[in-house]
Amino acid sequence: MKSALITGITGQDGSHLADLLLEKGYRVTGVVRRSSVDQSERIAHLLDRVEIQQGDLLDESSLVKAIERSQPDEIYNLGAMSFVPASWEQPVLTGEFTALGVTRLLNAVRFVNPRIRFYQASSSEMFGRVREVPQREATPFHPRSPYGVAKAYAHWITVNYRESYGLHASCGILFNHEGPRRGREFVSRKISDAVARIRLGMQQKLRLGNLDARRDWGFAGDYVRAMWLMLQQDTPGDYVVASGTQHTVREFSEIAFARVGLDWKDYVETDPALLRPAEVDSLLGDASLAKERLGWVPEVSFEGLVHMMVDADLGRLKDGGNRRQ
Ligand code: NAP
Ligand code: F7E
Repeated sequence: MKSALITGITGQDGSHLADLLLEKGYRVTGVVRRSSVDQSERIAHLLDRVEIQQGDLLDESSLVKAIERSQPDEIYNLGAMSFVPASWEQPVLTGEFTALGVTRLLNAVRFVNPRIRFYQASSSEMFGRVREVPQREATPFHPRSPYGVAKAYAHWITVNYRESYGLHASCGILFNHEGPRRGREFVSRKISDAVARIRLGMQQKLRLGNLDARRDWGFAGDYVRAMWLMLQQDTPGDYVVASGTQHTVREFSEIAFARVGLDWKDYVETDPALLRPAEVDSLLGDASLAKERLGWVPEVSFEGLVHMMVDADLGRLKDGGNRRQ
């Protein structure tokens, strides 16, 4: 039986990845940081099938202990401060979690067992003000937020430890991926949740920032499959994971409202306070390498994703907020 350790298991991707690895027969351990409130909503359905180790990306000794105790074959580093606007409010802490945290974890891997295979959650935010369209593995980075800058450091330290110490370390450069488990502050879930609330008479309006921003959106359940595939290769590498299609925030809203028979123009208002100090205007990924080498193809379309999210939020709210996503 293979064994995997996941940081960020309580997050959107961590919960989907844990589902996938359990299905594949893995023994799964999650690193969870201490909190005075329960953070396990997304993994409540699998708590009896995963082991939990307390640990924090700020504390290298806790990472060493988690690895020593769980003896993983594979580590997936999904833990991070992942909300872009918050990275301007807390740039130093973002660097500690999202950038230096990766070095701490890579050190822990080196010292405990350098044969462990390692996955780093890199991000399309590293491309920022894009230098070419579509973006691929060789496209230069120009991050536009402290989050993007931290992810660029994390990406290169992972490449560096692979080249310096021969670690089997891979980076998935993932474009935006969403689903019913997405945090409510991200635009996709903010929209799907508001559409459901407006349909049910629980909310009047939806305030958004930049409606013209373009993103390459996919479904998180598809994207965690690519993470796993990267660690099954004989040779480590870096891969863009994207749908290859692009839509605006306006189009996302239009399809989401139409799903419940409403016109988005009657409900969406723009709020300048939600604009970012520096915006990533447009992202579009080229996942040819992942298709060719990993055999990875996404299954859920953009429209299918928007419908899935709206339907899930409607169902959850009709159930009094208790339905599992
Ligand atoms: P998410 O839902 O925000 O989850 C982040 C996870 O990181 C949570 O489990 C959180 O734990 C954990 N975490 C935060 N700080 C930590 C710390 N100091 N020590 C240990 N754990 C910590 O993010 P996601 O959408 O699943 O994304 C997963 C990873 O992929 C992140 O690294 C993100 O930056 C990256 N990424 C995401 C996307 C995307 O579109 N979703 C695209 C590219 C890359 P708590 O529950 O305790 O807060
Ligand atoms: O914004 C615009 C906003 O916060 C998408 C993270 O998972 O993906 C995510 O980062 C776009 C931006 O995601 C609102 O200005 C308009 O252009 O959903 P988001 P993100 O910043 O792209 C990358 C790949 C990651 O790695 C990150 O961890 O939507 N937008 N109005 C808005 N965004 C938000 N949040 N809220 C609005 O009201």
